[in-house]
Amino acid sequence: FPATQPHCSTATADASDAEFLQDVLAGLSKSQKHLPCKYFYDERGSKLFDQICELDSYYPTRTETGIMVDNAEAIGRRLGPEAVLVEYGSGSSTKTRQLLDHLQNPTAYIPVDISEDHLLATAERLKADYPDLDIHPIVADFTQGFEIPTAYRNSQLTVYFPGSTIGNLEPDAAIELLRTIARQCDSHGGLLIGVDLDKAEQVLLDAYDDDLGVTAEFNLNLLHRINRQLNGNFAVDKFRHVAIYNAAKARIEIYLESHCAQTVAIGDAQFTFAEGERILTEYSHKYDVSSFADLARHAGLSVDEVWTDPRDYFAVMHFSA
Ligand code: AVJ
Repeated sequence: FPATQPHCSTATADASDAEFLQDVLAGLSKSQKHLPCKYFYDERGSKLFDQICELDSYYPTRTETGIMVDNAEAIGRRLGPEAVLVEYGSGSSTKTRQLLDHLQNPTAYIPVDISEDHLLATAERLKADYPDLDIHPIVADFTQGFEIPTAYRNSQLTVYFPGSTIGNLEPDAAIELLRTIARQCDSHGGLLIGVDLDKAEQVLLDAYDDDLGVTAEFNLNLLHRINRQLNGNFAVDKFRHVAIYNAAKARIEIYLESHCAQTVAIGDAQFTFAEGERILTEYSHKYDVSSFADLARHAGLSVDEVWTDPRDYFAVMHFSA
């Protein structure tokens, strides 16, 4: 189980290396090869993701932040005083600062993230800037479940799940995770979630295949990580980043495509690639406000309030269990 204390970090690294290897070998053995997108976020991947968020063409971060700024008062009222915030996939906690600044006397912040060093460094900076807030980082893959610290088990929790990270999951898995969240925040707390909305294909493609190649680098970094951490020999320059929009499923799909026929070794295992063969690395599902509310209803969550931007690119939604 993922460690929650920094002094357990060595054990965590070992445990997650074995799991990483297992997931990579299993994913590359399928007829449609795939790699789980959660492995994007090593130290370099987390930094590249922060760079993506700054790109002109990557509208989600800027749009969501705009919604949070424009509706700060209403969102603050909705969460109420003395909030205990649990953030799923907190990354650099940039949007969280905007939220914390508009909450009345928030009690605790529990950021949950898979990227340990990045999480702990972010938590230290937050502690310096919010001395009255109890900050309790948890290193975990939130899809695998984690324990809320005992001090807050009986509090009214608000789960904060920004960034449209929920879009990585296929609808059934999204419902399952939302059900876990519904149990976690029970009848007193709530869920504040960011959801990317379906829109013109070209806007989506520009966001997921930027001209500067940052997204390509982010995607390809997964192969560098496998080389480094799992003793792989991917010739990274023989793969390219591909983003497509699957209209039937309303999702962006991201792949790593092999330039040529080649064989790759990972430890003792070997994988062959045909020319043009793709490894699926990420789905990013797009919703509309009503389709997402329907999905959440299947998880026992009912929508209280919805905030959007003028272009309807993104929604921030509050739900109760
Ligand atoms: C972090 C999952 C929200 O789907 O937009 C950005 C990840 N991948 N560019 C997204 C991502 C490529 C991002 N999420």
